[in-house]
Amino acid sequence: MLVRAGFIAFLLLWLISPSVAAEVRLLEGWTRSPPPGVDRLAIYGKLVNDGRSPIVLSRLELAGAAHVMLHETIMDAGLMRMRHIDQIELSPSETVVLAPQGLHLMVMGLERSPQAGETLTIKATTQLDETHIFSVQVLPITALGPIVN
Ligand SMILES: [Cu+2]
Repeated sequence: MLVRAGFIAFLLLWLISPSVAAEVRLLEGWTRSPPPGVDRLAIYGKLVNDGRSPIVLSRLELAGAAHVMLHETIMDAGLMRMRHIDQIELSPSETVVLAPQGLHLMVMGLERSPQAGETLTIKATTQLDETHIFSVQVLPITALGPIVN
């Protein structure tokens, strides 16, 4: 209910100030090529809201994959587990770091394994139905972090 009230308030704000553009980007997006037989991978990088309005990412998609969702990594009785998070909300100027053993975008149900050297294109849709494209470098399975030019 709180979420819905916030959403309506935000819509009203948007209607009375149409020049406020929301911009969300994924900087230094990277992932590791999955091992043979594994149809999932985790995407890391920095999610940034460059706009002046809050952004909620309501849908994430990758062609050739069944699902893309936000996961967090938690310790549960000494075991590392992943938990699904419903919504990603970014305040203006906020940066959310996605990193191994932390938050990540989880891609599941890949039709084929992306290979190192490829670039994946994630389509992100906001609560205002705006779409943004996130580029993700596919690195070798042994990679520890992004290649930053
Ligand atoms: Cu995950």
